[in-house]
Amino acid sequence: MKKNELPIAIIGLGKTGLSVAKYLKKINKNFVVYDTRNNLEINSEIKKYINRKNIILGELKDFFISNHEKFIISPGVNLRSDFLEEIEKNNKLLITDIDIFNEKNQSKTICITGSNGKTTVTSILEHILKGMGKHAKAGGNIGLPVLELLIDNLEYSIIELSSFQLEMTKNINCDVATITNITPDHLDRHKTLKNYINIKHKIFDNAKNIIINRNDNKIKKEIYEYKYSFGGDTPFDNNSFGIVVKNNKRYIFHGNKEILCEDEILLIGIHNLVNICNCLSIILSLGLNINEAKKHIKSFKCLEHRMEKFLELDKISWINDSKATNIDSTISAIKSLEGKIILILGGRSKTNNYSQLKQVLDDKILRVILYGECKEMLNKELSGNNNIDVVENINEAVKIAKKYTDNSDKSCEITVLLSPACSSYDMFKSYEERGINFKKNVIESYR
Ligand code: UMA
Ligand code: ADP
Repeated sequence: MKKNELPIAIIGLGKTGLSVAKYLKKINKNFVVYDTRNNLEINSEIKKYINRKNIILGELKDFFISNHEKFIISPGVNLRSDFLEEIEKNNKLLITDIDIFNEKNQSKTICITGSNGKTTVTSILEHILKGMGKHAKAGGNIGLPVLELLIDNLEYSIIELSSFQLEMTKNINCDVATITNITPDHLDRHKTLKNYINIKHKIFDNAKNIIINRNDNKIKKEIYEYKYSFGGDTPFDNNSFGIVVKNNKRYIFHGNKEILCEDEILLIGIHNLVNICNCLSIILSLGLNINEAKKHIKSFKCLEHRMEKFLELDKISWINDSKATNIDSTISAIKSLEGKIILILGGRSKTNNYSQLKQVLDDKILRVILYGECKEMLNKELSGNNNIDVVENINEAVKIAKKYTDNSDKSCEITVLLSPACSSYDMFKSYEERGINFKKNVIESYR
């Protein structure tokens, strides 16, 4: 058998693996799919595209590399280092679905990465472009695998990229690339912060236009040539967007021109104003009209589980920010709110250093309620000036928060904020399940 006749290996049979299988089937290529889960259910969607005999379940065996010349890996798979070495030693090709997309794509492409705000920026941008009548679609880490964007007549592909996706991708050519911000995350996989930062910057390597977050010192401004920038500070020229405070209100400015007041948008938080500045920089770099984009920004509603105010009663608000799975997103949430806060934190910790979070727990925090796997560690890390309650689970956290709000004298606004700073995997399948559980408990507590 000739080398190029060996079947292609697809590694991982989740959303990405299935989209790659669909694509390879369409172009008549032979492939074998590997998944380390022994108990993977081969559902009807999988059966439609993959012959059962071409699915190999269970731990990858040593001979698996020699059976293929080309490997297409899913983002969630962290391939063993000896396999990676063997692939490299034998000059075999290891690529991702992004590489295939990159080769075939005809649309204008906007790539978005960062530690926090990727999905928000991707969604706002999709909303603006669609509102402007463009044939635009978002994909990538946001949920729709990028190969599903290879459809006819798509004018704009908006691609959210995680560090997992960027790590193994060889080429990312795009019209515009942005990094929302960089704070330590996913270090269990990427090992060092330096490595994580380098992986994020791959998005800039072949981008026609680079959008820079001026305020983030982990973004390598000195290395990349860029024209457009955004930040939470005052913009300085006609290629920059930022925030100006006038009469106690925040305004988005383009150079010295006022664009929007914070009261005109439906999102909560300074970080969301910064996200909008990022989107406007992208719109400008695409040569599109800022004033037209502005109309659509005003109608963008908050995404579920991200600073989602789902209940507002007399001076008491409840916010579901379950997607805040790291410290930086929780800090942004706290900084976004006026009035007093009852903060619910907990879950599975990704770090043991909570000093930055502790610094923002000032006297606007009425109480901190800790739950979940890392509650005792958090209790030790955060103890000091804070009024802390330690409970078992979200249900108890809601009960105790409700008791405080019922007993409050209503002299000031109180927000109960679930912004856990931890992943949900100790008690839930996902941050979505955690957020839904939280909202359900809150609503039931008022019955
Ligand atoms: N698998 C193995 N061996 C492993 C690990 C996984 O065989 O060592 C298998 C799993 O058993 C499973 C398949 O690989 O069958 C899953 O593949 P995957 O984890 O790459 O997940 P997909 O379903 O392909 O979804 C991926 C992204 N998932 C991850 O990066 C973990 C999705 O992002 C993304 O929406 C989707 O591709 C489409 O592009 C999710 C995510 O959690 C939302 N992302 C992380 C985040 O946002 O923090 C990075
Ligand atoms: P990602 O896709 O990068 O995980 P999301 O848009 O889903 O980002 O938001 C994740 C969390 O981060 C939410 O809690 C959200 O409120 C918060 N967040 C959104 N944008 C920013 C930002 N620019 N800086 C800090 N936190 C942010």
